[in-house]
Amino acid sequence: MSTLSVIPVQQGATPPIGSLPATLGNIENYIPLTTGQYTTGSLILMVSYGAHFAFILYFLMTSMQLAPRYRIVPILSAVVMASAGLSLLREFSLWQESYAFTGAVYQPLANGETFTNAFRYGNWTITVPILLTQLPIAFALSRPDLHKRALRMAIPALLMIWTGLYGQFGEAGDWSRLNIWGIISTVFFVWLILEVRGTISAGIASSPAELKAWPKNIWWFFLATWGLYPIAYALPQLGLTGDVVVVRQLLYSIADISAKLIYGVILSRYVLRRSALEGYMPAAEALSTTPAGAQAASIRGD
Ligand code: RET
Repeated sequence: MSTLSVIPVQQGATPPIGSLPATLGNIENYIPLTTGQYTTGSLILMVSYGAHFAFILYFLMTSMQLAPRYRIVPILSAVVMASAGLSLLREFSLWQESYAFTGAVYQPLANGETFTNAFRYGNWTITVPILLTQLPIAFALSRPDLHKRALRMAIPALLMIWTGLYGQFGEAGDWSRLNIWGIISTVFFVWLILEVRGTISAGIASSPAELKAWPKNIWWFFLATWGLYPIAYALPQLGLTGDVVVVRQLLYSIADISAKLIYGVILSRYVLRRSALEGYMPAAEALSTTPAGAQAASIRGD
């Protein structure tokens, strides 16, 4: 049993922020949860890692329908799914290890274990550069341009993640650390957005006329989904309650499933269409909705 003090249960009450020992990292370690909140948190994390693991199969199988130059796009999505799935599985088991049921509530620190969201940030170090590199590959940019853009996106992305990782340890206790490092991280995010915009513009230019709407839509999708992460980062300032704890896990999960899984599906469908338009018959067959169309594609012998 830990000797660290935990806030007494008082549903809806916000503990005074200055009174917290700023040593426990994330707010999860200060707030007892009702059975409903605890189970919802478990469920959100479980659905997230389950979805990521399941889509490894989807991405590996769809890669077979693509022209060879695009196959790496869903394969990279499968790598992201495996990496994020493992990280989310760890968050899930940590969630279960951190709380103990006391007969009335789920008490944090009860097993001498602290919960942390910091593992997520560690995982982004791997997944984010991969997600960004998928863009210039899907847009079939020339190899030197691809390498240059991947690097120019990865640098602000990593600086954004690591400054955010440092800042998020300040969410319990004094919020100046959370906010100062949050702002520094946001500066890198703005730099990253500009680099991504450059890659999207190159993608619009390189896309066949039929597909020019795709990079434009991917741009808005990118802004909407990546924009959820800073909201989750800042959320503890709304109040130290069980609801905030659960809503934050929900926000992270919506962001994760959108920015990695749905994003990967969109990119795979884009490169499938591109493969077909570039004359790769298995892709044309996969897209064909009529038996005759599929047959015509087969007759071509691919
Ligand atoms: C932080 C800190 C606060 C300010 C900003 C942040 C942005 C984080 C983002 C994360 C994206 C993560 C993805 C992960 C996929 O595996 C670091 C929360 C701006 C945009 C896409």
